[in-house]
Amino acid sequence: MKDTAYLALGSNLGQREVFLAQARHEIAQLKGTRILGETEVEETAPLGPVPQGPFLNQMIAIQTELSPRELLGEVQRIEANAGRIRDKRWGPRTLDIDIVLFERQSVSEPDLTVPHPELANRSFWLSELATLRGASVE
Ligand code: PH2
Ligand code: MG
Ligand code: MG
Repeated sequence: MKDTAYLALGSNLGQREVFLAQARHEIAQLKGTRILGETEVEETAPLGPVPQGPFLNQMIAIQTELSPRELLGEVQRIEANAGRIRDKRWGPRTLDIDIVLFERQSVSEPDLTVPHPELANRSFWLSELATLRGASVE
């Protein structure tokens, strides 16, 4: 099923802009997938319990024929290509790609929840989403 999905990109280690650009490039190459829109890249203070450096964050909208599960596999591969080491939960990372939302599909499984459970708690995600959907942001 072709659907629109929203992906949150983040980096707070190393060449942050380069990791985001590489992620956009690789996402655009995925089977049956094209990028519909991108927000500006924003620097944000780290959220959560781990002291760490500031993030660059950005959200992109894609149209994709991949299922949420297939897309998760692909974004994890792209994270690994960026040298992502999965150690500390919420810790610093070269590249994080989170599936925030699919317009027409939801998933509730131990390792994949769509919409993303943090969506309501992240004001920058909400405003990026509104920007991509063309709504006005107050
Ligand atoms: N991601 C985290 C933890 N903290 N803080 C900001 N500002 N941006 C993030 O993307 C982020 C975070 C875990 O994924
Ligand atoms: Mg994340
Ligand atoms: Mg993640």
